[in-house]
Amino acid sequence: MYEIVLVRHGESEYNKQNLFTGWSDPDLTEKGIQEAKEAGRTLKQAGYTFDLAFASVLKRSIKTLNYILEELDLLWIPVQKSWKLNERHYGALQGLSKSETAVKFGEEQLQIWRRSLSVRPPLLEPDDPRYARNDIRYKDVRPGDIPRGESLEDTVHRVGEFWNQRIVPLVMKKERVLISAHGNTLRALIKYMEDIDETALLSLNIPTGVPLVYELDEEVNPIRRFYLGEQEKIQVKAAEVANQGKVSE
Ligand code: DG2
Repeated sequence: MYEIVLVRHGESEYNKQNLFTGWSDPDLTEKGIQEAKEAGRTLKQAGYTFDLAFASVLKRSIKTLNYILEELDLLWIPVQKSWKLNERHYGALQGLSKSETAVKFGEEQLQIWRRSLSVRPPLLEPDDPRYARNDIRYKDVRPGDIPRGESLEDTVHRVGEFWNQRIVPLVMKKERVLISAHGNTLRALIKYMEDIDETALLSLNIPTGVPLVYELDEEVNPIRRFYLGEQEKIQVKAAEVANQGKVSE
């Protein structure tokens, strides 16, 4: 049996302001830093250690990983960063307020944009400054691969490919792997691993800064997943994520 640990970054400035984030690159808030450190301490107390780690190319994921590794005294382990672990691209919604969008378009539409499998957000225009094509960090990415907005299904595709090509071979070599990523990249990975139905996917909300452990069989198929830490507190944090789509927030 194998194990892998996933974590969504700690609270970001956009999370705090309840803005759609996607490929935008806000920093962690002070609360987010504390969440990341707590995730590291929780892993340490539970006896976890890692041989290598992954992050996206967005600073909230990278910094969260560093705070966790610091708590574990593992800042020296190899870290691989990839745009394929970036958050789902939220298209033209990026930077907009989730609650104001709920007022404008209705909570139902907001829920579809946030939680459906196949609906894409409104796409960015090619000349939109938020389009990442001219961002130096994506210079080696084929221009056609840089999204202007993704459905969760699109994200499942890129994350699933990354999982098979980059993660599975390491897990099979018994490397202990930690992945610091994002709410929807982790939802995409869970969808890919477990093929959960759309109803379950709708209510799947990943809290910030909580280690999620996956137990895997000898073929690297999931056996079970569970959060490390105080379960009641974790449920409250997940409910807060769900409520970000409400008008009243
Ligand atoms: C959030 C997730 O991503 O938002 O892109 O706004 O994990 O990078 O903070 P993260 C975003 P929701 O899908 O939960 O609205």
